[in-house]
Amino acid sequence: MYAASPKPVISVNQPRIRFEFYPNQGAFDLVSREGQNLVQRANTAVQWFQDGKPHHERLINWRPGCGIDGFGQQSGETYLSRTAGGEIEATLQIGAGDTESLVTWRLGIRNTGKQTIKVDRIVLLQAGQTVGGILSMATGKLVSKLSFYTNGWQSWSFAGAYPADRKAMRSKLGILQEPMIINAGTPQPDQLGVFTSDFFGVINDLENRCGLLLGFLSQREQYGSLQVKLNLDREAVLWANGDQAVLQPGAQMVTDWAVVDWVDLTTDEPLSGYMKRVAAENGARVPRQAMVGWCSWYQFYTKISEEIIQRNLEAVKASEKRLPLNLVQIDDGFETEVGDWFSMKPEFPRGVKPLAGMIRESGRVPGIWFAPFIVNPRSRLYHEHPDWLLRNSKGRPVNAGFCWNALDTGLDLTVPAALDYSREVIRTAVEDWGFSFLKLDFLYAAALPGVYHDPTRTRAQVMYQGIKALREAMGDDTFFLGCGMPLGSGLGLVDSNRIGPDVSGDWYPRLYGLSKPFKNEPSVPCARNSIRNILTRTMLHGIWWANDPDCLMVRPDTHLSLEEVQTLTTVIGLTGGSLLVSDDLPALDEKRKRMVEILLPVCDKSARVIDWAEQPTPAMLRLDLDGDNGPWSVLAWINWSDEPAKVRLTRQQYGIPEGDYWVSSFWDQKIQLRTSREALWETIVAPHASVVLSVRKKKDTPQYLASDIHLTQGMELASWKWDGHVLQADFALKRQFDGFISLALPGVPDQVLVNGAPQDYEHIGHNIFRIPIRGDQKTIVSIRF
Ligand code: 9PG
Repeated sequence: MYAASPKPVISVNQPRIRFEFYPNQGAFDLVSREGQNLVQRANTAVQWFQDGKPHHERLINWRPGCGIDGFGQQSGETYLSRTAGGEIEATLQIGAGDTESLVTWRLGIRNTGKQTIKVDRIVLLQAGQTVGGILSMATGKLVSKLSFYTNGWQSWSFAGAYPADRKAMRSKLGILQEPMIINAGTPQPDQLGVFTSDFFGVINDLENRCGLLLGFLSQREQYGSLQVKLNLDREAVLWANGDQAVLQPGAQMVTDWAVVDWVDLTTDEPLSGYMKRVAAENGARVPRQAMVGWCSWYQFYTKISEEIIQRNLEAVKASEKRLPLNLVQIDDGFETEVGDWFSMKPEFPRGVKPLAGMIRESGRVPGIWFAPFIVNPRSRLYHEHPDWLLRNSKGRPVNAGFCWNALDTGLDLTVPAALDYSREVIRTAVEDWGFSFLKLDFLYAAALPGVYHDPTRTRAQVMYQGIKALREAMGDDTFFLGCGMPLGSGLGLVDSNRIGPDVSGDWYPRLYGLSKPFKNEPSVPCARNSIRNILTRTMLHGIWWANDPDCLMVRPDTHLSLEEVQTLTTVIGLTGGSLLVSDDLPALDEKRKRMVEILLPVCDKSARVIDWAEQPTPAMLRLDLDGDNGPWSVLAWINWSDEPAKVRLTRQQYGIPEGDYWVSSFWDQKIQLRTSREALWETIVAPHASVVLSVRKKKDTPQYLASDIHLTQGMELASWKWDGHVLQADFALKRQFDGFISLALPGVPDQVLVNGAPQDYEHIGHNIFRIPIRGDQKTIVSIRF
């Protein structure tokens, strides 16, 4: 199809990837360090409507030049091209990537015709057999096992890796659910091996342990989409959704930077180069400390009252020594209808302001929930401000999905009064009512396809401007938790973001009392869906924002088994992010409360999810920690199956170096010494249960092995001194604690003192000793031989 070109213009030559551009053909290759074509003869294109007629044109015959205001020369080389009919002049800018393996480029288009056009898609990469190329991931070897990591549009959308021979999951709930979780510009393929993604996606070659990330650095201009065919077609298309935004003659539209990153799956954090680049591009806000608190939703749902919040605040205060929570967050249920934020239910006769005061006076952060961009048709707002609602081409309010027993709709934020109203809600909550933590939810509702009052804006631009307005209204010091948030729109503006579907008291989705028909629903609230995304989006934590994994529920009267609650606890506890408990605290028994305590203080370092690229339900976590008695690793394994699983966890699976190790299992408090020839652990794991191991290389001196005080079995240990005769171990936790510690000792001690007083202990193995300890903030254990 192409005449052989004598020489490409090598525009970007990174150590691990080259972008080779052939201006005349308008084609580029992405070439690996080994000289392999990762993507061959990719091209760019524009799709638009003129007089209602669709146009699609590949951009060819590029020559040096720039037709876009704002494309500074320092951002990279630029080239100009023009569509055949002269309607559009396009500028391609190829940026210098600043990591070894990353290349960026973007397109700008200008309407150089006499008529208005509507932008459908700006295609940044289109490659495949149809254009003469193949996607070949290998470093020279044949590709045999691919997977595709897809990232869903917003907080609740599925993220995770599909093996290439599978079909993507799809909701069966249609218009009840899809407007919420699917970007209207991203197709939902129904064929084996065909996948789509939002913002970015990764094609993984699991055999050769490498991958190719394709995506964007931001979503401020358009919601970018990716489609790949990993069946025989081997296609990839990366485009920016123009949303039919109007481009007047003379007007320009630019895309966010597109990016390709060569991913090395043998490294610990293969996606971190891209994640950090995105964070820098967007000025990401990462709070210094994760939020730890209480939230009303998963216990009371909308049936809250001033009294319920107050009772729980009292319980938070009463248990503050053992269970220090610094946030109390009121969720949905105080307002008469979603949309009418200044109108309170009778259960809040004085409104929510007095509660904010009480929470603040107790020394905690008062938090509250709003869904400022979605509108319930039963609200007064819906009837009083019909002009604020986003409408479709038939003039009817758009469908924002089914919630609160209604098909809801969204605001048109390009109507200045509608945006002002959202601003006023937020300003009032912060300045007049005194809340300093806002959970702002259902935000996607302002980015639905519709006929916007300002037709020149893309949905991403409308949304970004909306979220920015909310941030400005709340000020810099308010903690902003985004939820139902198209991911890119929150970058640089939120402090924390929900990264998965809601949890619930069921493992599998349950709707109208039914589980079976909904088992594969990807985003319906349930523990399985919530936990899955916590794991598949762990890599965002601490780089894009603080991840919000959603709440922990530990009470015994949900439909979750004890093992399922342990899995939720494990995953929330090991992946960093915030910790919000959502149980009725006054009713919680000590045993269950302890399941929250063992996560405190929270470990803000997040575990690595080892098998994120292999399957939609990753099962393996590894968290490396360091302390006064040396480094240790916390490993976890989750049984996603509905049957008990016989597992054999090995050093190799987790990348633990050769050696003999002390291994302690947290949930059943067992300790074993494993030699380098043995598996680390062999056991039978109940359905949906998890194994949590602390793994320490065996030494010849006394050693800290285990505890039931903290999930990490080690964060409680503050210092460790051994002089050959006396061992002194200090424990410090910023809370009251009690439990058992287990140590490997050279022999039977002469004396064990805890805070200076003699203490009985147990000899539980050949040289393992178990000592009960308790303390308020601090405890000193000294052992004499
Ligand atoms: C309050 C809740 C909680 C929760 C949020 C969000 O698909 N749905 O019908 C649906 C309903 C509720 C929902 C998500 C989806 O939950 O994630 O934490 O704040 O709103 O209404």
